[in-house]
Amino acid sequence: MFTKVLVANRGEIAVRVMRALDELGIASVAVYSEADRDALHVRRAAEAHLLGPGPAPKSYLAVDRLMQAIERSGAEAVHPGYGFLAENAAFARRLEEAGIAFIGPPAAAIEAMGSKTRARELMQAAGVPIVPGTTAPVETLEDARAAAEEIGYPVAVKAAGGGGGKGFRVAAEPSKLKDAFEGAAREGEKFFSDPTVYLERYLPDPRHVEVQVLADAHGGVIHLGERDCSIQRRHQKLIEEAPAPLVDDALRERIGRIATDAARAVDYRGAGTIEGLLAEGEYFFLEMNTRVQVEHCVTEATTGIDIVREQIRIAAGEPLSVAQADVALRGHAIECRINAEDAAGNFAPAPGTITRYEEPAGPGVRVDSGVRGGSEIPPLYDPMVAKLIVWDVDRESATRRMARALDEFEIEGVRTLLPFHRAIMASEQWARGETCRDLIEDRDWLARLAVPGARDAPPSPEERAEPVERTYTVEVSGKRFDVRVVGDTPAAPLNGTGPAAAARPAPRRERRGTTRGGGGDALASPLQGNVFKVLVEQGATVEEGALICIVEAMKMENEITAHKAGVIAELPISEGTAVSAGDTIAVITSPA
Ligand code: MV4
Repeated sequence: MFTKVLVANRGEIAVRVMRALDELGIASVAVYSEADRDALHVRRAAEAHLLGPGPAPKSYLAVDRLMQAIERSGAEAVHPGYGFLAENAAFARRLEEAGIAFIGPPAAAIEAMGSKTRARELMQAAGVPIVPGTTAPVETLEDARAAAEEIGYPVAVKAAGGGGGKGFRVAAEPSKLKDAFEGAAREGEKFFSDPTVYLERYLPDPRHVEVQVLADAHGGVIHLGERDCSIQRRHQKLIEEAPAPLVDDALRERIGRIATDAARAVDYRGAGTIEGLLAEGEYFFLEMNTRVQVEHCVTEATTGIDIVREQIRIAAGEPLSVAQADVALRGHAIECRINAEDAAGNFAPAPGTITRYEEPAGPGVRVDSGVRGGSEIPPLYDPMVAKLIVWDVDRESATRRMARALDEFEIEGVRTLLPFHRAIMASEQWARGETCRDLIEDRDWLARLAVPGARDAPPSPEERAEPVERTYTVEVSGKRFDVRVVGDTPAAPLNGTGPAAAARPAPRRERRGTTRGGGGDALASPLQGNVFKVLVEQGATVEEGALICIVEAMKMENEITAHKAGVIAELPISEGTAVSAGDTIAVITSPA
């Protein structure tokens, strides 16, 4: 077994990996950026090395700096977590060459699954069912037209270098194919330097069902059952559960076999996930994630197997600690991703400083997080604050337990998805096991999640330390009440609730235009980012919901649509403009 392992990541997953290392008696080495000097994962490690400035290309993605940290620390292995370098075959290969163990699959398996067209080819050859469509890249629009005719509309156009929904477009009919083809190719080029796309039959309202696999270096390949991750927003998973509501024992055995066949076909080693779509009882391979995933914890809860520990053992050459026949699934687990995002404001990232942080606890509750009170959620990285995972005997009990734990969770200083998750857990749609797409796409439903009176725009840096929400305790005739005060910090401290309560007068803020509510003419950007494309001109007449521009933020394309019908009277943006949340994108005057 290793004696020292470097964790090439940050946040909750870095902490999660270090916990596994501690339990195995292995020393952990942290790496960090200048933005993460005070981060929890840095304090948690026995030893920590600075990589460079905050932006990931200069720190968490800087392979040369990482190699130096590995050498200086004497680590024998590297755990990449998820994101950053986790699925970078060149990094895995470089470690191999340096004689450092990569706690992940062989570089060749990463590569095979990294190209989605290659993966589809390999899977088809291995007898793994793929979504009907092309396996060879589709080079031109003409080729796409021919392929789409054969597949039948609607078709999904996907970037070959893609995954997780990046470079994914749908064409409902032939007239929409050009936009879908060009959009997917453009995103493929931008994110993966590869404009190649392929086509699939578009399956209406499928479930996202994925299977966890583990493979050791001795030919052992097992699966740990499935997870349902259908509750997503712009391809970002928000809630995951195990087992999947629509999978029975027979289907589980079938998709488990599909998953282990897929892993064997690429000589897989380590922990991996076969992602697929379940539509009308049929299961189709989508892609393989060659890493530990965010949502691995729900599988740990239903199987009792520590997936990260298995990863480390496998990389050290040890055999799997369980055989397939010994994998027993018990009860039901749910995970909610508690992101610093504003669900009522288009799920815009809401970075800032956490002024108060109280985690839930009690039976069946697990919190994986990389923060504590006073931590900063920097705007540079993924805005996940914590993962809340609960386990109980069945889905209904687990739902009640999740609702209880969400109520116990207190986070102040940044907006989070806590109100969103509370509302989903209380919904009939969730109770019925639906994908909740109708709720997630319902602006009015989302708008009602807004903390009443809270600000429209994210706080400016000098306002950041203020809480959005604060609880005070008062006694009225000897009876105790907790009063939740929402909005700006009051001018005078009410009681001793920490240094943040020693407030200065709340700064006056101009109420800025907003995309929700109101009948104003100004269309405000719901988020901070760069204008990537403008689709209208000044003077144009637009319908409500018409695409005005695309704002790129956190590497995602966000479509900004007209909040009302009318004429574009002002258009103060152009391609390349940097916008902040609340900035005016366009002024749309009503037709006379
Ligand atoms: C699809 C699809 C329908 N047909 N592919 C790909 C990335 C992942 N985030 C969702 N993806 C989809 N791929 C074909 N051929 C529909 C989705 C999809 C989806 C699937 C299951 C549950 C929720 C979803 C939300 C958006 C898109």
